[in-house]
Amino acid sequence: MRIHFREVTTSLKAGFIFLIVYGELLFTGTVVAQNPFIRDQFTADPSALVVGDRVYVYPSHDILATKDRGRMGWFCMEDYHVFSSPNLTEWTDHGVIVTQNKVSWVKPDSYSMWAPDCIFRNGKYYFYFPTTPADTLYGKRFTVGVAVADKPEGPFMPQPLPILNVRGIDPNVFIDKDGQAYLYWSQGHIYGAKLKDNMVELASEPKILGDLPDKGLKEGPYLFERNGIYYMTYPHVENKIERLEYATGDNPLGPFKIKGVIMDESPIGCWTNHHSIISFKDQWYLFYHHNDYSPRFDKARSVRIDSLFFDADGSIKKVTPTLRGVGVTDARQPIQIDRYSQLSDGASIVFLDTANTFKGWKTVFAKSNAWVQYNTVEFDKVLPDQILVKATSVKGGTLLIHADRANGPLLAELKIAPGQDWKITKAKIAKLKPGIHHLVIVSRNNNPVEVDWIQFE
Ligand code: FUB
Repeated sequence: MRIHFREVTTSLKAGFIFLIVYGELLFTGTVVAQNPFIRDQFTADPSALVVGDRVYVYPSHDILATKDRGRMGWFCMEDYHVFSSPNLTEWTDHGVIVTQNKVSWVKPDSYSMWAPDCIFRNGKYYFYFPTTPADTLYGKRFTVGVAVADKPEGPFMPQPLPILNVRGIDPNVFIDKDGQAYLYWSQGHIYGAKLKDNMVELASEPKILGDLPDKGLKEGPYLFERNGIYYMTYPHVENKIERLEYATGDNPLGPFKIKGVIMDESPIGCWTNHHSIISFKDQWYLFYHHNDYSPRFDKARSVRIDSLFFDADGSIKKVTPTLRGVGVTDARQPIQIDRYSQLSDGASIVFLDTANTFKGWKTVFAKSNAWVQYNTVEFDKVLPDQILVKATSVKGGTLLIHADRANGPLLAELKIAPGQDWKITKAKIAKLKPGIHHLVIVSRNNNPVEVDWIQFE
């Protein structure tokens, strides 16, 4: 079922809610997300844009090819959605903004709406997208088009023609402090050129940014500036699959000096990674993708966020990907402890339903003292007095809930009755101070327990 996340802020505490949107009755699960943060569809190549006190994310939209749609075993992408959030945990899906069959110059049914970008200038939002043109005048393969809107969520009006003189994928746009805009893209090399003020035409000849690694595919350029340093960041195949790297310079078009790795290769072999980097409310964030909902097929990806930090000399500290992601989790929401901060031996994470991975994951405690830590849970002043757990345990198991650390205060002991079915078990909780706490969930005996979520009320 399609999940709409509109206008739910006041109902968020309910966790699971029904709401009426545009006259339709729709079911939505909890809208609070860790990694991946879009949980009802495949998304990739997240380009994040700060607009006032919200973050908008313009990702690609992976769908699965069939024999009548796209090319089996390859990327299949026909449209783009935009999502936004006030806090990087509650996400609104604003729906489709551009679709292949509604852009006049696009080859119909090319299913090649690859990594986009969006930027604000002079009261308009410019959305750049690479895809295959119908007319070979623009080349046989990828070129880049633009759609323009008055608001970040659209409606976006596609320009009648793609940008002349751009052949390639993965557009990225940057506006420097002096107002000059630049377009970057990739095709074997990474290219850059100045954009005219109208944002839809090049103002200079494309230049190959030649100071980047010369061996191994580079794509997905993303340029940003911080303290006078221009960071050219890009996925690069140094070994077998992509990792995120960066170079720095004094000018948006270089020269650049290769600096290092932002994120290592996927541990399970997702071949691509594609990212963007923003500063939001005094914290830097890395948006990237992984194949969380499709571990066996890496052309069906999901977008993630983790915090990013700099050293004093401006170097980027390598980011370790997490499932916990970013942001604060409300104690009164179902807390998906499978998006853990730390996990011990004897605890593992598996899909709830391998036939529909969008149902999410469960945590399996296989033996005594197996534990999972979930960080940054907010308890408001009106403290909850009980904990609920959705769990199952064939032989009947016991879970201990500690605050802050494994030997921290014991909040509750939950006895899961023996049985095959999922059930909600409740227990009283000990007093704790309002504010932010980490939670550690520990299995007390060797009877395996599976947990879907925990929640305080
Ligand atoms: O999403 C399709 C392509 O995969 C992107 O354009 C590349 O950057 C890679 O992520």
